[in-house]
Amino acid sequence: MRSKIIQALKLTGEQPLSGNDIAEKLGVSRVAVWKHIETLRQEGYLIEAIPGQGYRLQEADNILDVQAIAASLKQDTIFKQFYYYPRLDSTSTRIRELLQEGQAAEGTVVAALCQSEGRGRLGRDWSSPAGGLWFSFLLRPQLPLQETACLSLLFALAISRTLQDFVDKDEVMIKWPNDVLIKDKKVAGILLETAGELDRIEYLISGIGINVNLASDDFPPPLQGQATSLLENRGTPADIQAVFLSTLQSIDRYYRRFLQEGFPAFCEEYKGLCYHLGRPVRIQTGQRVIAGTHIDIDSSGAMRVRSSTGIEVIHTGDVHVLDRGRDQHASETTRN
Ligand code: BT5
Repeated sequence: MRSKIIQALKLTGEQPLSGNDIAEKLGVSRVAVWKHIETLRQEGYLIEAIPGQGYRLQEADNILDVQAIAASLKQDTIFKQFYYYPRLDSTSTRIRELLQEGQAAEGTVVAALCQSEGRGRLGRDWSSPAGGLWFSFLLRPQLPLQETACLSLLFALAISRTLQDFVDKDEVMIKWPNDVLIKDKKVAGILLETAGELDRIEYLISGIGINVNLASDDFPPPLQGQATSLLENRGTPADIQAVFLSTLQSIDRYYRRFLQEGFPAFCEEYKGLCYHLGRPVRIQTGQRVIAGTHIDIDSSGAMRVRSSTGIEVIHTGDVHVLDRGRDQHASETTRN
């Protein structure tokens, strides 16, 4: 019933919908509507009551209808079960909780309108106000731990392909390992968390953040100038439901093929979108700093750099691109 109320309010958009109309539409009493609205508010939906007119849902255009998404996906998709929350600490944390409660099978997807403690890699913060696409999903690939690292590159590729349908295709690039950029600024990030043994992981939680309809002042000041969104690049809002559906479809396609063929099948495609291939870079890897030219991504997803002392193969590190002033200190990336 509550999701029906949300859908009814989403449909009317800016126009308030009276309690009577909702009650009539859904075949329940006005009191029942009022009680459900109170519960929805407690869950975190911002529903205004406009005296004499009715209810209006804030951020209506950025609220996902995950049931409609589930219905639009193919029967044999990897994504099986959807949870949606208006407000969460982190969608990846929520998946862990669902796992502990025995309620998360492979293919569980958790999405939220906003997150209060969205996180990036190495404990970094991920800014997640309403207007972005914030979701996590659970997979159980039967792979050794070291072979899962390239999944973050794979998902970056899948997301880049999706975003190319929403903005100028040539502006979408990937900064190793998994930052998706538009016009040199970060539009999406991926967090991979694994549990299990070295020779076989037990599960993997992938958290995806895509800045869809965020204006530049929605980002905290330190990120302004480094982060971007689809809105900023299109000049008009993007349909977040469509971005979500096509992102899931793309991840589904890439992941299935990865299970059959491994990362080597995607290496050339990844290199084609890589932001710094052939460019001078400086990489902080552990205690070492390596400077040189980025010459290749190998079939395991590692970066190969020609430095003054020879060829270095880098599996983890922070990449700084050296030939663009703006980028030298911005958007560090770490592979972990
Ligand atoms: C990432 O980390 O890029 C992974 C981000 C994953 C976020 C998703 S949202 C759904 C799921 N639930 C979570 O709690 N997390 C995942 P990393 O490469 O470490 O980048 C983090 C850095 O990106 C920060 O230190 C900032 O500099 C920058 N940043 C933070 N928020 C940003 C945003 N919204 N857009 C662009 N850059 C951002």
